[in-house]
Amino acid sequence: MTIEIVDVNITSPGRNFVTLKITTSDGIVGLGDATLNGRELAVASYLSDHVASMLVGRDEDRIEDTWQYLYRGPYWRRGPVTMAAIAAVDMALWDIKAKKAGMPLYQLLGGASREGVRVYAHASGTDYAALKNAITGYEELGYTAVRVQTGVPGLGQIYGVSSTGPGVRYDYEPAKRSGDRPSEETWDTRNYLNHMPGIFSKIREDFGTDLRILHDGHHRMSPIEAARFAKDIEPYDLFWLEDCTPGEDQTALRLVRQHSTTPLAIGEVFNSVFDYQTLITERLIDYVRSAVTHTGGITAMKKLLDFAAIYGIKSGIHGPTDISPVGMAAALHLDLAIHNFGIQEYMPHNEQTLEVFQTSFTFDKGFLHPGDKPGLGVDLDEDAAAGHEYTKAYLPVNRLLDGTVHDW
Ligand code: GCO
Ligand code: MG
Repeated sequence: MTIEIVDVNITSPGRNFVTLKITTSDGIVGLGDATLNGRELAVASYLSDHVASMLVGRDEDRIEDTWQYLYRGPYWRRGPVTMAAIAAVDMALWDIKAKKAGMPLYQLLGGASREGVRVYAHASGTDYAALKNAITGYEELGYTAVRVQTGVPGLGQIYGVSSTGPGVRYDYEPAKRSGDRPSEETWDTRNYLNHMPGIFSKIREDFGTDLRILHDGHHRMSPIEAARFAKDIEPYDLFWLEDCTPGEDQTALRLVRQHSTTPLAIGEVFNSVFDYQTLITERLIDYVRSAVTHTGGITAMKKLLDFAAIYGIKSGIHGPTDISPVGMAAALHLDLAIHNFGIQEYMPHNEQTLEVFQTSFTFDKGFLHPGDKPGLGVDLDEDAAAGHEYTKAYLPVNRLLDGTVHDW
């Protein structure tokens, strides 16, 4: 059989998603997530203007060959747009292959290595009282791990903090539908470094030692600031400190490692195994944060995580709401199958999104399972999708208090 139709679906049920739909000559449909937050149309164009015609007529079973054809073929390599496009093709082909086999994808990846996938929730609050309320709510829902982000005195709206006030449901969407320009936020690393250790101390006092606590630095510290911070927060035993320094500077983490045993996670902005070469071989990280959607799909992620496994490094696959339910399903199948699973990020999608994408994954007491439908287990309702027109959205730009542009 061969690939017959390649469609790119763009929908916006509260936020934008780009989905690749591949149909084979015998009518089997595979879906792939191609969503790149704030730059959605670039990936959609890459797929429909450059990739779709290359796929028609190819054997849908040749997944590795197609991956290499799309990666090496165009000469220009890597980058988030290219790799999200390749990821979408790769996911769709695995979806098709698993449907043909009549198995959930995780069976083709070696079968389940565990009963369920431990997930972490996003707890946030503008102050500690609101954050505490959110953590309590997630514990009541059965979560055993939470990422905690909170407001910093002297700063307004900052990354990761829901501005709608305390609540269990994390409704923070960083990409704003703000017209033709991004919104702007402010930042001050000194205020942050002075404030955060006290927050972790209160969390440990109020919630005890069992709770897994995660935190995202979102690329904002210099190497020496990150080293000091990681050292200061050691007594609070974080599960991980994420993106403490800008991701592209791999050797920055040498300095952090020299000073601290706080576990480190990085990689959500990476798009290939080469971004991790130094980090993995020098054991500078503990968790790989790549998204299946942004790192070339299941084929590439499996290789990356196997490489990490040799160095005792585990997975922590990226899973905010800008990863569509298709990308999330792909992550869950991998999580269930690989041996070096660490944890999975989980930010539930809103109801409109789950009407457009019908998923088979289930949540029980802090664990997700991808379900046992053949393939990825996600269907796209194209009529529902058509009811949500694409709306331009940008991630915010960050500035220091004196106006200097800083990492967001
Ligand atoms: C995370 C991430 C996200 C990103 C978002 C950008 O750890 O989940 O940092 O919140 O900011 O994916 O599009
Ligand atoms: Mg992050």
